Amino acid sequence: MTVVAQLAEALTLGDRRALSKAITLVESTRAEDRALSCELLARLGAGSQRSSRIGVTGVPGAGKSTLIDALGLQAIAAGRRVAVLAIDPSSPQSGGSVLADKTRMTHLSVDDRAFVRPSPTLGKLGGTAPRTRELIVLCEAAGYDLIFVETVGVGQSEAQVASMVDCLLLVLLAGAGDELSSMKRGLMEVADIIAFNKADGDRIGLVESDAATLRLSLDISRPARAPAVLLVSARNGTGVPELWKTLEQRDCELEREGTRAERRASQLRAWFEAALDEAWHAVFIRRPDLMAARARAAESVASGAASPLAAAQHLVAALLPPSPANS
Ligand SMILES: Nc1nc2c(ncn2[C@@H]2O[C@H](COP(=O)(O)OP(=O)(O)OP(=O)(O)O)[C@@H](O)[C@H]2O)c(=O)[nH]1
Ligand SMILES: [Mg+2]
Repeated sequence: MTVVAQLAEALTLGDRRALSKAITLVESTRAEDRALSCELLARLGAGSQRSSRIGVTGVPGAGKSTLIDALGLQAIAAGRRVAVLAIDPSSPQSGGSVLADKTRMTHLSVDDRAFVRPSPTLGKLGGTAPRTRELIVLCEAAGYDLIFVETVGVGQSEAQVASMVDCLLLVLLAGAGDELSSMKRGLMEVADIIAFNKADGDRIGLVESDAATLRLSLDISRPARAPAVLLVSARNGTGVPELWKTLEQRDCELEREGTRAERRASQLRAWFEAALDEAWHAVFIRRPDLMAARARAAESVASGAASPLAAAQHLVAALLPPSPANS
């Protein structure tokens, strides 16, 4: 049996060390590891159709990790096996350190029915695409049937997470009016469930009024299917069972309406597009002559000698064999 076959077998038996090893392999940027991880993923398939993939997004410090910990406990009590992954490695605030994740997920990180993959620290990935999709497949192959994907809701990452999950939970804080309005409209459009966190102490009144305002505006902007807006305190657990129930209901709806299969198909499409971009990028990285041609093209664009579009097309045309139609 090859090393990869052994790893795949141990992983599908639920061996946590094999899962960690597989994750390290998949995250490695070395070319030989990439080949092995391709082989591993080919053996494991595209993940489980019976799992639930839930994205959790929101501004840094909204309480996403604390909330995942609380929801994860509910899920475990309901017989689920929970894995937690993170995209966008490091929020500038916390540095996204391993320590921060472990201390915010105090329950899940010590429970053997859960698997918490701490976020890599800033820069570790060296600018490569995050491997979250691959990691989801690995976790599902290892028997985890509820995958939380945490991402900081600033910039690109929430669009990325939306293309990887079946359901997107947006975690908001009250009193962040400006933040909310500046938050991309798109995010409000794609959120399936919205939770106002930190509804505790003397903040409750503020949270209630912000939630009411948001419900009204969602009834207008998304009349057909306004997402549920719930109040929770991840810290003391208030509202968490209700939120878990809402997530479960949403999951049942996906199944009933056949939407999960559709979502999975579009997740695979997005994965393919990302893989194609990466493969294309790798063509350049492997060929110093192409990198040099690319650098020259960039210079001629910068100096105004060539237009960006023409230079890009010229470079790509030089790579491809002439098309039979034109020859
Ligand atoms: N009062 C109160 N504080 C909370 C609650 N949930 C989280 N916190 C606190 O808010 C801070 C941030 O919590 P995290 O769970 O790390 O937030 P996060 O959104 O995962 O943060 P990043 O991953 O850094 O973006 C921590 O100090 C938590 O203890 C809550 O329900 N109420
Ligand atoms: Mg966090």
